[in-house]
Amino acid sequence: MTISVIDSHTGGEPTRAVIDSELTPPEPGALAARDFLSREHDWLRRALILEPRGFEAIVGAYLCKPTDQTCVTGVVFFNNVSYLNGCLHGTIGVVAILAHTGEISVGVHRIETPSGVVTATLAADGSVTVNNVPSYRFRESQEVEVPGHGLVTGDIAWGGNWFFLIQDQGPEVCFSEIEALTHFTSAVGQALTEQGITGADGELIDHIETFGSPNEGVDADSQNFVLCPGRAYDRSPCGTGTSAKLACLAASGKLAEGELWKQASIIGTVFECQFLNLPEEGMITPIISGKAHITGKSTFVLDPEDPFKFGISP
Ligand code: PYC
Repeated sequence: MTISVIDSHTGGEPTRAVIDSELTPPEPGALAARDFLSREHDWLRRALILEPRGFEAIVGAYLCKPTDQTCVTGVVFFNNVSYLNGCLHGTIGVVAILAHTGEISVGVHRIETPSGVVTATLAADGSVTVNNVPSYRFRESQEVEVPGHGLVTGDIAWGGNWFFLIQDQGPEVCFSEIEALTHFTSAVGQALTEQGITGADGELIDHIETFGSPNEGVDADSQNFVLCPGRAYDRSPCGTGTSAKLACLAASGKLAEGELWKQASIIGTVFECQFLNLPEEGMITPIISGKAHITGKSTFVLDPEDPFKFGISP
């Protein structure tokens, strides 16, 4: 069997989009495709993201037929351990890939994801602006006792995934502290789960973000470190994580509707952002801009004799 992909990166974070895989979900829709992959064909995720073909930071994007006919495509995002609800660096990557293959051109495109429809505007310079799903702060100043780190306080917010957002606690947010930041945020995530602290409806908080001042030479309002499920850190500022941040800034009155927010990632790449208020109290539409670059096109071979054809996993 062969699988064809196009790779890109958005602010350093890779996206691997499946363009031909011999798999067709029985029904249209991103949710149906996610069920189909996770229940019956999880081998595709493992084969593309795990070593020897992948590594932990790659987010996979399986393009599928949308249920909403106004959408140009549906997409299911997945990583080294599971499936994501939404992914904005990945959405920006998918738009760049569809532009590269000639399927779309400059303009506005709707994309169906398992967390809802997002609207992506492709500009002539290749930058992409995504209007994300409605986002909100669920809890302010939630305390969690983290073994080895003491009491940590953060906000819980939805930005297309569930996030715990920590400001100025733990290791300094800078590239040289990546190991320590990974240990810290991973310990926070574990403590949240063990102490039953969740998003709405008991949903797992599977992304942990810590924020600090921008490092020297980084032109931004804030710099973050985002730990994704699977223990990989986001090389980009994380679009869904930045959406959660905007929801918190909006809720606390620290950023006004339409005001620019520049969010830097741990490697210093920047998303330019703003938000629109929605009629429902506390709900916003985050608007996130970034750019993806195509890095490769591959046809992977799954040799039946290869003991690692579906990736290396325990
Ligand atoms: O950009 O939303 C994002 C994202 C989620 C996980 C990795 N990147």
